Amino acid sequence: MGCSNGVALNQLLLVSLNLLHLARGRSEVYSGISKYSFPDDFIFGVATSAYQIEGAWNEEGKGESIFDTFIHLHPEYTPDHSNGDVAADSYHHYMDDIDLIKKLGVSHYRMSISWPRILPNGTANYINLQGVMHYRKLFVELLKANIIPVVTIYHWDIPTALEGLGLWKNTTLVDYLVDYARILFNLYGDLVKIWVTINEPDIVCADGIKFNKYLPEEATHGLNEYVCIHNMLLAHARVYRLYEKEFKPYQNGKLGLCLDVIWPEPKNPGNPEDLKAGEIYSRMRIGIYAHLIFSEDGDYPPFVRERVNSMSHKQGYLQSRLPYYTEEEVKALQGSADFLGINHYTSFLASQSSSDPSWAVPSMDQDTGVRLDKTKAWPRPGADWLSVYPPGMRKVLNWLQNNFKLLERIPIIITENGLSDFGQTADYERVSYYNDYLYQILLAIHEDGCNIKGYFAWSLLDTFEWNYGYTVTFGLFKVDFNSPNKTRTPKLSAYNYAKIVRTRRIDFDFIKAPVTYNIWQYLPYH
Ligand code: GBH
Repeated sequence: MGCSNGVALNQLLLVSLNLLHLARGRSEVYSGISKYSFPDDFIFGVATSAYQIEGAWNEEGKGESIFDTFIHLHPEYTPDHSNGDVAADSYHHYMDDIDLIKKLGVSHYRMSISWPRILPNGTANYINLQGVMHYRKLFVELLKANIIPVVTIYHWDIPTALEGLGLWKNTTLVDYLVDYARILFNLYGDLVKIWVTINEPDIVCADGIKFNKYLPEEATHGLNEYVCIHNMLLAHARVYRLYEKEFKPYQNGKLGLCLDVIWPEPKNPGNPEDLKAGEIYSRMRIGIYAHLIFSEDGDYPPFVRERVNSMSHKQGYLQSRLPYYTEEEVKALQGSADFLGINHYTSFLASQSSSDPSWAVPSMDQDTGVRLDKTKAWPRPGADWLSVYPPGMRKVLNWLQNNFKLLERIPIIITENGLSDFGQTADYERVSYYNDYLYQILLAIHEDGCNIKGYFAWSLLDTFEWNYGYTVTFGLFKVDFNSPNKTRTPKLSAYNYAKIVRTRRIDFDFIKAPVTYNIWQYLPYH
C-alpha cells in the first residue's frame, strides 16, 4: 500500500513536472543518462565561418568582401557598432582553435574559406598566395591533430569586386563561383575531402533580400528572391558536377550544401487551417530547395510552381515570377549532393494569412501566405529570433525524411545547431539546449529511422554575429574580445559537449553538478 501510495505521489509529481515543462514547450523531462546512444559512424563536430572569426580583414593581400564594405559604411548595422575586422582573430590564433577542437574530442571541424582572401578581385586572374598558404597550413595542422576539415566554399562573404554585377541577380556570378570552387579543389582537394558549396541559400535569398539589412543585398522582393534561388542552386549544381567529373575520381571527396530549416509548429493544433499552414510553409520554404536535389522527379515542386504561377498570373505578370530551369539544368540539380546539411536552430508558430503588413507585394512571404509568430511558452535566452523548442528538431528531420525519397541513401548531417545567450561561462541554458536537441536527434535516428550521420555545434567559439555584433554569443568557448590574444575560456557547455562526444550518450544530470575543475584531465581524447 505504502509503496503504491509512494508511486502515486511520484506519478503526481512527475505529471505536474511534465505539465510545467509542457507549458515551457518541452514535451518530456529527462534525467540520468540517455537510453539511446549515438551510432559508431555518427560524426561530431563544431562549426564556424571565416568572416565571423578570422579578423585580419585587410591583411596579407586579402580583398574586401561585401560584408567588410557594407559594415564599414554602416557601422550602425550592429547594435554595438562592431564588425568582423578583428573578431576572435582566428587568422592569427588558429593553433589555439585547433587546441580547443582537440579538447572537445570531436573528429570534424566545419569552417569556411574567405573568397576574397584567395581571390581579392573575385575572379581567377589574380590568386593571393599568402591567403592560399594560410588555409593550407590550417588544413595540415588540423589533419595532424586528427581533425577532418569540412569546408564551406561560400559562407556569405562575396568579394566586393563582384558587387557591381548585381550579385545573385546575375548569372555571371554562377560562373565566378564555379571558377573559385575549381581553384579550391585544385589547391586543397588533396587535404579536404568534405565540401559544402553554399551556406543557407534560403537565408541569402529570402532574409537578405527581404530586410535589405541582414545581408547587404538589394531588395526587389518577389522577383529577386526567386531569381536568387534559381541562380544560387544552379551554382551549387554546377560546382557539384564539376567536382564529380574532374576531381572526385582521384580526390574521392564528398560535397553537399546547407539549408537553414526552421520548424513551423501549427499555432493551434486543433485548427486544420493552422495544420495546413505548417505544411504549406515547409513545402514553400524548404521544399523549393530540397525538391530540386532530393526528389524523384526533380525540378521545382509542383506545389510551389503552381502557387507562384497562379499568383503571378493574378497579379498581371505575363510570365511566372519563378523562373524555369532547362531540362539539362533539372538533371544537373537532381541528386547533386552526397549529403544534405541542415542548420536548425528554432521553431515558430504557423498560421495562414493572406496578407501581413510586413510582407512586400509581390514577395515569397505573400506567395507562401503563412504568418510566423513567437510564443512566450518557448524560452529565448539570447537573440530574440531564437526560441527553444527541441521537438522541432525531430519534426523537421522527419518532415525531410518523409518527403524526399533520395534521403534514404543521401544522409542528413546537422551542419549547425546552437543557442545564443549573453556570454556567461556558466551557460546552463546552452547545456540544456544541446542535451535536449541532441536527444531529439537520437529519437529521430532510433525511433523514426531517420538517416542522420553527423552533428556540428554552432559554434566552437564566440563569433561576430552578423546583425547582432558581439551582443549575443553562440560559443562553446568564451572569447575575451578585449584581451590582446583574444583569450578563449571553456564554458560549461564545452565540458558537457566533450562528455557527450566521448560517451556518445547524453547526461541530463550534467547540469546538476557544475564542473569546477579541469574535466579535460580525466576525459581522454577520442
Ligand atoms: C546561421 O544562420 C548562420 O549560418 C551563421 O553564420 C550564424 O552565425 C548562425 O546562424 C546564428 O545566427 O535578427 O530577426 O533579422 C541561421 C539563420 C537567419 C538566423 C537570420 C537569424 C536573423 C533574424 N539565421 N536570422 S533577425
